[in-house]
Amino acid sequence: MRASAGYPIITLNEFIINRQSEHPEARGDLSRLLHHIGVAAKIVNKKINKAGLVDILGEAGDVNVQGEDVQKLDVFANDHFTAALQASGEVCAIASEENQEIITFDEGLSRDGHYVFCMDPLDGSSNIEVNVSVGTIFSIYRRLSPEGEPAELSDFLQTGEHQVAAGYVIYGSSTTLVYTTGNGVDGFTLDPGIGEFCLSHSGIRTPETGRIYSINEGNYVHFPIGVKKYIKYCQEIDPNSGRPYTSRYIGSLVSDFHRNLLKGGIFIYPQTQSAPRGKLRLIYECNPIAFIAEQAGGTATNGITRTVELHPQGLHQRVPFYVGSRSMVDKAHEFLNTYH
Ligand code: P6P
Repeated sequence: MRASAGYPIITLNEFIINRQSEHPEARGDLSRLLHHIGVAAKIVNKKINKAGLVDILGEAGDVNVQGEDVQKLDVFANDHFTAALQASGEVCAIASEENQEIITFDEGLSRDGHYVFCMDPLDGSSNIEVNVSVGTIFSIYRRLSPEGEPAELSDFLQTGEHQVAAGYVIYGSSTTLVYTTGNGVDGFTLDPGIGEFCLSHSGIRTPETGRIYSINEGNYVHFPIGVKKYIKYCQEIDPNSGRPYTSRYIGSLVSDFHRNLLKGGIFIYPQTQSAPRGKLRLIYECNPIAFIAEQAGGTATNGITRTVELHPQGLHQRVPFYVGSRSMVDKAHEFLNTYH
């Protein structure tokens, strides 16, 4: 097949198989799990693409014209990722933004699963009604508790350094799955024509610096003084470019992070008076994004400590989040350290 015919297309499954063949000792269980994540992402993507037809589909809780119960899309995403993880047979327990407590194999997960799975099944779901991109974020750890026994909370309170894989799916103008297993970061864009995630961003490296800062400046009055000073720094004329930085804020973590990952930039969700620990969740938002950022050459902290070194105290714990190009996060730290 001529290369110019758009080949070789490398599908997600082919990429997973190729990567696994580089590690003959691998049992293939993580590969199987990643495959099922891809399947769930396709199912959620299909549903989200119909979300704009709300008059036909009905609001969550309604019965639509087909007589079907309309689900909230984040519940739909949670259910389908859970079903995919059950089908994989590789996961013994799940922590989800949608569930107050962990779910274990008494709800269909595998007693012999080697992994525990953390997810925000549909982050930013309130943006769907205004057609803003949203995402799924996930993080995978090896279980610590004895195999065959119910998973324990401690399985989920590992530091982010112990993640075996992490990723996100961004349901936007195109649907892209980005993940790492600790060997760099790769992105796959869904080709609806063939129903496959195809390698589109191989070996993502985030620029060491950038000109984009992402923060909800509506909270300015509630920010720590160091954050206020950093924002003013971003708005001054940069001697290297002769102009200020650019402010870009979508209000959807995966969208803001994905843009900055590719173009360079910093995303900040600091503590505020109304959110003294920040807003974003450590286990299923900040840690997976931090793992990806660091694997791509960037950095992620709570303003003081690497995010992945923070010891989780609870499933839904919130932390301040500074993530992106290394030199930009370092500069923000300078202002945080200088102004208290
Ligand atoms: P704010 C979406 O609700 C979310 O959890 C993240 O995706 C996003 O980065 C953040 O909240 C936006 O929060 O307070 O700026 O609207």
